[in-house]
Amino acid sequence: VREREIAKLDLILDQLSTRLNSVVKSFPTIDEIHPFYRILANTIVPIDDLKQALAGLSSAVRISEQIVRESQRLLRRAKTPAEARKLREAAYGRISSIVNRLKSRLEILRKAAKEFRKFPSVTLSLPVIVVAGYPNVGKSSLVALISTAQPEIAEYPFTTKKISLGHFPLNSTHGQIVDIPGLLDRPMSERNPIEQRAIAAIQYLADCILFLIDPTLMCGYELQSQIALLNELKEVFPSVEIFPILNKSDIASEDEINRAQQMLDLELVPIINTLDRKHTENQFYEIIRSSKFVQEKLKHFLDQSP
Ligand SMILES: Nc1nc2c(ncn2[C@@H]2O[C@H](COP(=O)(O)OP(=O)(O)OP(=O)(O)O)[C@@H](O)[C@H]2O)c(=O)[nH]1
Ligand SMILES: [Mg+2]
Repeated sequence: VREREIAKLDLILDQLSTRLNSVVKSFPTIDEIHPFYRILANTIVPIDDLKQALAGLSSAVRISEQIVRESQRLLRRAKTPAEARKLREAAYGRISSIVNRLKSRLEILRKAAKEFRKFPSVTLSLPVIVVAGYPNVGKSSLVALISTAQPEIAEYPFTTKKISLGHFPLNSTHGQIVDIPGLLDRPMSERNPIEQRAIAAIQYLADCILFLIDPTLMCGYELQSQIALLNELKEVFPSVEIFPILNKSDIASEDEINRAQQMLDLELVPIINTLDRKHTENQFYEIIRSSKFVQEKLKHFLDQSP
């Protein structure tokens, strides 16, 4: 009887630690996560809560192990079958109350894992182009036209809520283009979680930014506001290359285009519309070729490849 009760405790400990450890191992080590994913994660679950939840699981395994070892020690000295059974039952009781207390932690981890799975998977050694701008200016349309991504497109603002990533052919390999939610011109401290993720993509992923501007009023926002956002991004990310592009040339009047060019104070602004694939692709690749950081990363990648 003694041997049987000892074995039962080994079994329960084995099952418990296998399951809880596999949950812990399914998460990356929080301190080693790339800052982009850390910020994304933090908009879902505060990083400290995540760390605590994982630490709670590990410590539940440790405590259960202690309970089992201690009970087994007492069990070896049990005089009667009834005493042995009682010791084993007492250990079960203590372990199950520890497991019950993990409920809220497991709930946090379940929710986090579900959302984390939706994060885009970025190859950091290959060039990343981020498409930014006000809502409704045509960012998702451009990303859909250029790449394999299929972001949602609609004629109303704030359609895009999550970051999506597509690939496009680039020399003998591929580049990545990232669609982010539209940004308004407002202080960083006032940005909501959706915008925070968009900013994280710019800050940590972008080798260059294509900044789309709608010179018509179709997007619903003034040109001044759009250009103010462009200037803010330049100020906040001085080391990132930003290429302004005028979109919707199919419906923009000559006046609207001239006005935008004047306000941008640039000699040559690429002008595209996402209905004209050939022209837009040509403009896109011309920009990519002129981007110093994209070309550097591409060269480095190709030099490393066998
Ligand atoms: N006429 C015209 N319409 C365009 C062009 N590009 C995009 N649109 C339209 O503009 C609307 C908004 O396009 P989206 O691609 O969803 O814009 P977005 O910038 O991703 O918008 P958010 O996700 O809300 O930030 C849609 O109705 C598109 O069909 C263009 O070049 N010409
Ligand atoms: Mg969009």
